[in-house]
Amino acid sequence: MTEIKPRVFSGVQPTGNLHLGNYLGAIKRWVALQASHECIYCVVDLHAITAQLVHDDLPGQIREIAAAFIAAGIDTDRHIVFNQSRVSGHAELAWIFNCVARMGWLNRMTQFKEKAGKDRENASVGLFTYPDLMAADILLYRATHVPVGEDQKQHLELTRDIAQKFNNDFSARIAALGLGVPMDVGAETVNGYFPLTEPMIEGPATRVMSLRDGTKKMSKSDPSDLSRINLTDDADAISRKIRKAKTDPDALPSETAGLASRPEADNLVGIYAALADRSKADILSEFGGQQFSAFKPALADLAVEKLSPIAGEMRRVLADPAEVDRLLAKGAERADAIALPILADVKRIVGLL
Ligand code: AQP
Repeated sequence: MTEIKPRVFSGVQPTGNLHLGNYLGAIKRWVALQASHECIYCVVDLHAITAQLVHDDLPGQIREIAAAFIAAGIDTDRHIVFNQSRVSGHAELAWIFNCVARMGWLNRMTQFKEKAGKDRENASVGLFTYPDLMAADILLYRATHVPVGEDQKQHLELTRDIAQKFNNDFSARIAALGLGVPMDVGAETVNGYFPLTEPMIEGPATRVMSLRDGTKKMSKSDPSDLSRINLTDDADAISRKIRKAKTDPDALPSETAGLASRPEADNLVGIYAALADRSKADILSEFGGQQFSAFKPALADLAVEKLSPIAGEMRRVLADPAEVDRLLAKGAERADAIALPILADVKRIVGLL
């Protein structure tokens, strides 16, 4: 029997324009988890080629995301930072999971529908099977916790479905090989190989919305740069974007209930709360009754105070691209050392070894 250690895994695609949503929904929370967990943070470059195969400068984009992790406070000595394509186990396990997951499960994935749009027949097969690769990213390390934004909730449910089907379908072999781990599933305890990973979707900014439209997610691919705050924006750009952010004409409410059906107000208050490590209720107790003309400058000051040092540190890290490559290679070696025995177990369980 092999023990499953608590372990955090999460990733970001190197698709440019890392924004405040990626930071508050994921990276800022990764930094906090380092104190309590063993963490593996990945630049998921294989995912980056699912929506668009040819990129102008993929190596540069990979380094930029790695630099953002480091600049935000990820400690590459104590934890693992690497890019996905350097560890071949991700692609190998994804293939096995392509054979575990069912077409019906993937057909229900809303992100594929959104990203493929009307031209579904022309979307890459990789975009369709993206959630299987994401399950492989996580389960290649038997990760128990995955901090992500709200948009990844459905993919994490699929990861649990894949783990559960694998555990059920192969339960006899897992037991015969002595690889089973007792797991509580509802009222029962079963023997499984993969953990049922816990999503960590927490805090006031799990879904940061566009600054131009409070009903749309802040996104790298939004054609309007005014819709997002990029982590590389300077103080002027941050202040200008917050000043121009869409709002309604009313004053801020004093309680969170007053944010219902006011998506833009809710978004800006959530951003303030997440940046300040406070709750939305706490922010409203301070700003309730005030107009956006007073709240926006306070938010802009806070955003500049928190984000400018990260942008500066990113520039410093990126000034030495060879060092970033060295850190990624070192991280990949450490990731591979964890992944190899797990992949070998999986191959034995499936009967490939
Ligand atoms: N708006 C958001 N609010 C909170 N969290 C977010 N995340 C992304 N957007 C928001 C979280 O950031 C992590 C990395 O995301 P990703 O880059 O791997 O993929 P994505 O979700 O596809 O990011 P984008 O910006 O929306 O890119 P495009 O425009 O290409 O689709 C994840 O944890 C994600 O939840």
